[in-house]
Amino acid sequence: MISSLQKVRASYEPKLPPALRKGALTKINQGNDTTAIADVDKIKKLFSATFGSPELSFEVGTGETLDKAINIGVILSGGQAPGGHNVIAGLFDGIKSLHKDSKLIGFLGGPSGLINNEYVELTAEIIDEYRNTGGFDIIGSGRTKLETVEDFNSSKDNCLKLDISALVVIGGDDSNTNACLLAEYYKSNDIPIQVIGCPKTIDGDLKNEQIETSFGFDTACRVYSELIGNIQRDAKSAKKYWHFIKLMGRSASHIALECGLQTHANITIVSEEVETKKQTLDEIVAYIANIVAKRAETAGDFGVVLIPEGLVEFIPEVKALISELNDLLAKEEEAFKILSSKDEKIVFINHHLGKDTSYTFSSLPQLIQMQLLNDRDPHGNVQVSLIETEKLLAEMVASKLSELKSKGKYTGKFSAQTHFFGYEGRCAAPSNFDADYCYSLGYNASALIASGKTGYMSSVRNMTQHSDKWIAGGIPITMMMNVERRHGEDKPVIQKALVKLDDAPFLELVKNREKWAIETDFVYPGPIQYFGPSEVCDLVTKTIELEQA
Ligand code: FBP
Repeated sequence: MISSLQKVRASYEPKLPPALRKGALTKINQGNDTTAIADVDKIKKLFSATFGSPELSFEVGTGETLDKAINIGVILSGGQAPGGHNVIAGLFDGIKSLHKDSKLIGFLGGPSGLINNEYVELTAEIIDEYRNTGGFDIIGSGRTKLETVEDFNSSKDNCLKLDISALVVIGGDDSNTNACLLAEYYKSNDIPIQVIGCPKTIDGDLKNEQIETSFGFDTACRVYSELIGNIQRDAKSAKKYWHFIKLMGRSASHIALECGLQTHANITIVSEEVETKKQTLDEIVAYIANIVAKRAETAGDFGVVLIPEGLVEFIPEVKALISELNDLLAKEEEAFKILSSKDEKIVFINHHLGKDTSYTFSSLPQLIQMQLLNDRDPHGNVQVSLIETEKLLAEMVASKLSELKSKGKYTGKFSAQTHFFGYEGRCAAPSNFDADYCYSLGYNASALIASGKTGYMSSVRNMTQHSDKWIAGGIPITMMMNVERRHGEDKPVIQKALVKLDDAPFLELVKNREKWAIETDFVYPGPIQYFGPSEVCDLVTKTIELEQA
């Protein structure tokens, strides 16, 4: 059964850039040849067939169609992000505009569906059911990596069996890196399958001069900001709790920063600043405790602290500890596995760690010690979403305040509530921004397919302007690449966009943070508006607005 909102929302017609309004067969403008963001010689060598392609922009075509129908494959890769269904709907409408008999094949459960040949044909009836809805459930997603020659060959065999001439990979930086490797493999081996990427992730860290934002960031931040606003109002009403809220974003702090800017929370921690200033855990705790103490004398015993999910990996001493633990747990896996009690595990770890890292480990509450020892993800990384940094900070701030109290420097009463917002926002019904952006990205992917190009990412720019000014085109993925050390090896990867401390969004926080800390200047953004006046429905994030101001 579908909700009333879903029923009405299904008829929303997403906006398109002018270039795509007469169909996906467009006039193509080729820009200059491109290069890589860094390590040019290495990237050129690794991607000899696809490197250096020109940037593309599209202009409206004549509404003509192709002579022959095409079959296109699509996969969703990685964490869910609002708008994924609209990318697929846009792609479907785009390929149908190229030829009415074109077919869209959805591979199930992410890249593994492509490798194992598990798929469904996406018909008009299926697509209509998912227009403007959240989630990735139309075909499911997964985190399997497409990176070995065996994977590339089974993908090729499966595509050729289905007569697929192009694959669209909807994913984040790692998935698009793999899409680029796949494009290179196909092109250099004369395999007639194009590969096109679409920029997805709520984390907002797949962006650069050519890709203004990743889809899903807008909606997810609006959901979290609504919840933060509600909590702020509760805090201001009851005046008895400090709320410590951890926000998703595996590495970069874009989500925490955007939510801080939307809600004027009292404290927003930005991991990238912590790392640059080499702040210790104690310094972060002291910073929060001082604000709590100051507010106790002015506003009262309440407030809100926003904490980015990836924080622990940016605090120098904890980063060193995590890196040593990663190596230790990999090396001593067998010996560690047989230990059953918490105490045995802690003694074992302390015995094997170096002096400094053992000191850091011992200074952490037992709950966090155990979470740091949890299973690693498939890439050997700590799963930061499972580390309760919000509890760690709340606990440490409480001890710091007791210390201040004993010295007569704190007179308030501290009581904390902790929260983690992440999964609440990843499958929300897309905001108008994401509904439009995603549909345009998908439709535009079909224009890239029609252009015959491969190894390109779908790009729709000028998104802070009226849709009449949106620019559709394509960016060679190699342009975003550099070489990074991953698991002891040099690998070509799309450079992750972290928060830049000299960019407008962070500077806006710096300009206001003292005021927001002490005064209660909360903003309550309320829920996403899907119908109504444009000033509440057609919004863009503070991040993109400030970046493009
Ligand atoms: P992507 O980078 O794949 O878009 O995923 C982002 C994310 O939502 C992170 O914010 C979070 O740390 C992670 O996925 C959680 O992963 P999982 O869904 O596997 O728990």
